[in-house]
Amino acid sequence: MTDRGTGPAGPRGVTVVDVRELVDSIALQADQAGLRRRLAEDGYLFFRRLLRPADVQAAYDGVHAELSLGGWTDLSRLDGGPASGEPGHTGHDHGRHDHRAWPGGGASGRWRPRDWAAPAGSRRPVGVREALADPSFRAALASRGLNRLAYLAPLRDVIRRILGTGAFSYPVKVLRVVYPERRGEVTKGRYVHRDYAVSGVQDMLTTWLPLMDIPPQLGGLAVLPGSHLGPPTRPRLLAADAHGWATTEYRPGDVLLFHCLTAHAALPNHADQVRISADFRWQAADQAAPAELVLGPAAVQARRGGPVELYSRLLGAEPWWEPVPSGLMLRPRAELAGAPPAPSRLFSVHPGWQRWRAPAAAVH
Ligand SMILES: O=C(O)CCC(=O)C(=O)O
Repeated sequence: MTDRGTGPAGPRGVTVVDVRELVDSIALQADQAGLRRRLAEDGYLFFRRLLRPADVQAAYDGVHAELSLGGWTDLSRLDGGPASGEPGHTGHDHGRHDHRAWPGGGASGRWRPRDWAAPAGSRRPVGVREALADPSFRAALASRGLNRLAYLAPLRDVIRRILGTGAFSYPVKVLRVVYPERRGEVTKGRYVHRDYAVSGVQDMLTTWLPLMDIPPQLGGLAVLPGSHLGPPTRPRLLAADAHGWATTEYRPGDVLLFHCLTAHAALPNHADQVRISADFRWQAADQAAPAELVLGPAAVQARRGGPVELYSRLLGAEPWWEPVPSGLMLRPRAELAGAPPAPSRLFSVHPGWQRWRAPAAAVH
């Protein structure tokens, strides 16, 4: 991984030798035709500071408070991290954007976390299922600050300009708490994959939000621009010699949005902090939605009557909460994701997708 592919990577950060900077589409925020055109061309849209960093920090604080109770992060090390002048301190100003802190750049190649970055605690779950088995992780996932992010107007407005006025986010949100990578502990997000298998809904969009400063060596997300126009490929680890990938030094408030046919992968976490990010998925109101992503684990009982949207009991009274559109068609996720993608409303889908077979296990 290099800063805009201009030099060799340092040993701690080697991931992808040739990587580009994401194109910032913040100037297109209110331009419906521009947003759709660029998404159709590149398969992704990146918005620098679409949300107020204070809103994201509130989400981070709520998540971090729950996680530290469960031993996911180590609060005691927050005050004990390297101070100015000590080994590990690179002298960066709070929040300053300094590409020399990227792997392979600067004298030390090390990155100095913000004061509120989270040192890794004693727990080290790698898989989503393992994480969800932990009550403190579930509490973090249900926290108000985190859920509220998906209902903030700047984000919803952009999505609705692209997908139409009734577009909505699935009540099932994804929280990622990614530990520094050890041999044999590769998270699924590190595999190059496309999110179509998540829902089986054509033109579903994913938005990936850093909840803290996430430079590439902390394992930020990378996308392969233009890959949505190609055929499906098998999930594989992102190779060091892969070409054409793009990422950035993420900051709270940034949003990376990509199409469900766009190849993407997380970079490995080579820092000594956990990486905390969230992803929300969106679809148009006039397409059938996967029941499990709307009703959560209740989806099975729901077929017997009495469906309740996930989190509606907990968050339904919040002023920002919006239920999924009334009359939404629900189908089992396996049924939707088992069929090849329908024609896209945004671009011509590669004929290779007609041979699509849903993977045996979810990769995302
Ligand atoms: O954040 C990650 O580790 C992976 C995210 C991802 O693959 C996704 O949002 O689809």
